[in-house]
Amino acid sequence: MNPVHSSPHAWLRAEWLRGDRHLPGGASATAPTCLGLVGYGTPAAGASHSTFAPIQADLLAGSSAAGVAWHGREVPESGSAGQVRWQRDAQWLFGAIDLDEAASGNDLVTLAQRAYRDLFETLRHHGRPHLLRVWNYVPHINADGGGLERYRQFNHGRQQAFLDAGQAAFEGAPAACALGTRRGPLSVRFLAGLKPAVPVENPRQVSAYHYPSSYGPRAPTFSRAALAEVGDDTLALVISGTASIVGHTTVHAGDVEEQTRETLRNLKAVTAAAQQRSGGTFALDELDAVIYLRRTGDAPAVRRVLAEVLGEHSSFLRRAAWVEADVCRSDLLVEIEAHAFARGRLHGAHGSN
Ligand code: 3EB
Repeated sequence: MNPVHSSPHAWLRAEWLRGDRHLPGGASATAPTCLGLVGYGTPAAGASHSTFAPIQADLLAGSSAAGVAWHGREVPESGSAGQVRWQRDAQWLFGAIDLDEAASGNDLVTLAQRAYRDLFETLRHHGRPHLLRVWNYVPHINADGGGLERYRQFNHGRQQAFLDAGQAAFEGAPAACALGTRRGPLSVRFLAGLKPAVPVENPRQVSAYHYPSSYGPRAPTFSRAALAEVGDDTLALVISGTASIVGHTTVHAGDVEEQTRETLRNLKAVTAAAQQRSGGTFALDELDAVIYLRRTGDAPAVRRVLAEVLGEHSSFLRRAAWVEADVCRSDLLVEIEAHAFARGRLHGAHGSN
C-alpha cells in the first residue's frame, strides 16, 4: 500500500501550497475548507493580520512548496479575540498570533508567556483543549536578550504559560518547531482538537522537556512528534523540528552535510517509533518536509545528501519546502520538520501501547 495517504473524507488533511503562488490574505490561494496556513514570505499590503498571514521568512530559490495548508472537511467559521485570529470546524481549531515586540514594550519572556496565555484561552473558549502542533517563529532567536539568549527567554515564557494553564509541559506536550526570523513579529500558529494527541519521543534523543539546565533555565516545551486520529481510518503524524542532536548534545557542529545525515537518522528513528506506536506505515522518503537552513548557500550540499539517502526522485525531496531561518541553537545549520498521513487507528491508553 502506498504509505502516503490523505483521504479527502478525513476531518483533517494537509496540502502543499505551490511555491510560485503568492500568499495574500490567503483566501484565493486555497480551497474554502482551508482551516489554516503555515506559509512563508512577505505579507501583501494589509494582509499581515489575516489568519493566513505568512511567516516572514524567505523561501529558497527552487523551493517547490510555499508552505502547508491544513484543511477540514467543512467550510470553517472564523473570528478573532484579542491578538488571536482563529478558524474552526466541528473537530479542529487553527490559530494565528503575531506580536510586535517593539510596540508591546515587553521583553520576550513576557511576550511569549502572553502569546501562550492567549492561545490557551482560545482553546478553552472554543472547547478544543488539545494541542496537536505549534509553530513558533522568534525574531533574532540567537541574539542575546540581556544576559539570556532570546530562545532561552522564549522557552521561559512558553513553559510558564503551559504551567499557568494547567497544560502538559513535559510528557504530553504538543509537537512543535521554533525557528528564528530576521524580520517581523513573534509569530505562533497552532492546531488543536477535541482529543489528546499521542506523543512520540525519539529513542536517540533526550526528551526536549528534560534537557538539562545548561541549555537554559526552562526546558523547551515540545514532544518529538504526535499522532492523531483524523477520521476515515486515517492517522496524522506531525514531526517536530528535528536537528543534529544526539542525547541532548549538538553533533557535527559546523558540518552541514553530517548534520543533515544525523537529522535524517533522527527523523527515521522518530518515524519508526510512531509506526511502532500506531501500526501506521510512515516511510521516511515519503514524508512531507519543511527544510530550514541558516545559510542559503548550504542548499546544494543539503540537497545532495537528501538525494543520496532518500533518492533523487523521492516525494520528500520533490515536494519539500525550503525556508531560510535561524535554528534555535547557534551551532545548528539545518532543521527539518515533517508530516504524513497513513491508514490506521490509535489503540490503548494515551502514550502507551
Ligand atoms: C531540538 O531538538 C532542536 O523549542 O519548540 C526543535 C523543535 C527545536 C521544537 C521548540 C526546538 C523546538 O532541540 C530545536
